Amino acid sequence: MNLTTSGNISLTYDRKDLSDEQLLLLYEQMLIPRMIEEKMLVLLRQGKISKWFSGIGQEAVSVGVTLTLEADEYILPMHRNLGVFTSRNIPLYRLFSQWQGKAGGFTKGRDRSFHFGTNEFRIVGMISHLGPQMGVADGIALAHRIRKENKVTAVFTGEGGTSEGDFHEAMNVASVWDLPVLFCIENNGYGLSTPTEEQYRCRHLADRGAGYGMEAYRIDGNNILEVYTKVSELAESMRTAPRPVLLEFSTFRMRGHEEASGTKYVPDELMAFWALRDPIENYRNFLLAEEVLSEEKDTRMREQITENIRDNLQTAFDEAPVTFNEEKELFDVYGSFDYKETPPGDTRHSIRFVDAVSRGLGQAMERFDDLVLMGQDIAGYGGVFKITDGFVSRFGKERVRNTPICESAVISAAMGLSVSGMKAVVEMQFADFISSGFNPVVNYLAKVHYRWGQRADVVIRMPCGAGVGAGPFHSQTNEAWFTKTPGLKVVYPAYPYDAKGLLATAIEDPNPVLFFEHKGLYRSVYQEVPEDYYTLPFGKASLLREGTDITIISYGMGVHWALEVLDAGEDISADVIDLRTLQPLDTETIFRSVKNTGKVIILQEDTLFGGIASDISAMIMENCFEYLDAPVQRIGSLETPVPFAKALEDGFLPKERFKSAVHRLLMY
Ligand SMILES: Cc1ncc(C[n+]2csc(CCOP(=O)(O)OP(=O)(O)O)c2C)c(N)n1
Repeated sequence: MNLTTSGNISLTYDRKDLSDEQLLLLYEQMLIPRMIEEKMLVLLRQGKISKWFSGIGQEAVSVGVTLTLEADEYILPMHRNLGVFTSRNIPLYRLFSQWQGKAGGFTKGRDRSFHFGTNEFRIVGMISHLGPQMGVADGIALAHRIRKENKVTAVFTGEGGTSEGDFHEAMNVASVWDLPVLFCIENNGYGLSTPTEEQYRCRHLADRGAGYGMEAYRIDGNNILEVYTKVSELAESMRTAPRPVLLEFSTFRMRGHEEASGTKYVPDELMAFWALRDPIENYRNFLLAEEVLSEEKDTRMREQITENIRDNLQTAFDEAPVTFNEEKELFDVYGSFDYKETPPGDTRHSIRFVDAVSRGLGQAMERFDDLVLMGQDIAGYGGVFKITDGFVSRFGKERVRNTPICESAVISAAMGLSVSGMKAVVEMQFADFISSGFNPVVNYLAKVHYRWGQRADVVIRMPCGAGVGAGPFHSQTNEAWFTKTPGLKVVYPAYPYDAKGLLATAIEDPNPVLFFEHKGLYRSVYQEVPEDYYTLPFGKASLLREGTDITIISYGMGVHWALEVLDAGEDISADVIDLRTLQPLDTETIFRSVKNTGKVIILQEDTLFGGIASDISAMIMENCFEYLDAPVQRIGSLETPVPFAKALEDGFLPKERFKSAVHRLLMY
């Protein structure tokens, strides 16, 4: 059976107790996106606008869902949901400017069509990757739950997007945490050219709800009254009895995937079937029959909409195109952060690295009521490294949350908390597992401030590093995956004192921070660490030793290896720089030292190629070439995965190679 032609060809309407005004509002709100798109088709043919993703035929879903929600409840629409934006009464010229890449839109020309959010209108637009926004919706709903606000969050996906892992992860998290999220699947028959039978094999997507222990319903997505009344009823009940609900709206995509891409692959009879089920035409006939609408009223309404579209289009066309300003572009990559030093107190205790992280985290939890910790086994169990041991009794289960094993949804949920003005620290059980949440980190968190000025106030804690006999998947130091991506900050302390102070700053900073903690240092390094809360600035390396012959630059475990070599009774006069943060990077300290010594070696634990050492080396060449007495040396691990057996791991790691390289450099 072809699912897209199942169901009744004719639409039957039940107005229930809706007033004439309500019925007309639903009609008008569906007409607006339809008429905008009809106008856009003309403009496209005239070459005045670029392509977009048409929602013609699907208006009842966007409009019906949006009008059931309260104005301060968040909606996370997809690329085909113009009706969401118009039903939230966003001034049309702003939408038109957005599509034309103008400053009057929402992204200063930096992102296209519907890829934007606006807290003013409680809309969080998609990123192209489709799935992550479902986890973001979880985070927004979680914020409502924690703050005891009776609010619902609605998130959209196409049926194609339900094949992504993000959909399953987000549904599962919402279910386990009883989050009031309306998961709205618009089943419109095709994902680009892929029909539903090549997308999934369950009978109905709503059937999947049972698999997550979630209530689920199928709704005729072309019947505005069915959408509106059913979703109203559900939203009302979810506000007082928070829980997720899965909705499958059956509808149809009447135009190509993107405008002008055509629908050749869609059988004619399918098009004909759904043309007869047009959500606006059928509803119009119903309203005429009910005498709620007259031909004159309809004409007047359309004239007003036409005029409104024309005026707003003119405003957008009149707006000057954006211009490039390098400084401005770079400035907006990060949210502004006014670092305020909280000096360390005098009382200090000799504690381990692991204790410093734990105490720093605990003090941040005391300081920021809206800080939430999430991670696998971090609650009662205290995390695999016991960093959050005892936190549940201090801060409660709401703020110290065990998560299912789903890094992508949890990082996306942290993004959602941030949209709601909260802070999140997510613990990766091992830094290696960030690969399962890579997409939201590099595509959502990293880019969201540049795109539409939204903070991603998230710290991801990354227990990392080798030398612990843990093999290829529990030993990586993968900072280079992130130093490459504009929008992220990367912190990598080597000492307990730095770990505590830098963690505090990471949590204060509203930007996304990857915070690396070397597992090998957790219980092996002690230091006198201030008892009270204090912060340390990002972008300031520490000069651990001063010397005249060479500069040694490192971070994390590498710093300890370098000092071991120097302390092995050898007479080497070296500047030793511990970078502490990799993004931002303290190039000033690096260049000053290199200019003094004329010889430099950069030691990283990561495999060599494409690591931060390569960039530092290039920067030194570019900025200190005349001062160099020898080629810049880079030392890193062997270009293999991290091996398990001790002899292999010792050979993989760069410690021994570093020792001989230092001697070679000294003699150069
Ligand atoms: C991760 C990812 N893979 C592929 C694409 C390319 N792509 C964009 S939209 C789309 C089809 C989406 O189908 P569906 O979710 O059903 O939504 P619809 O377009 O039908 O509304 C595809 C394949 C993408 N944007 N992101």
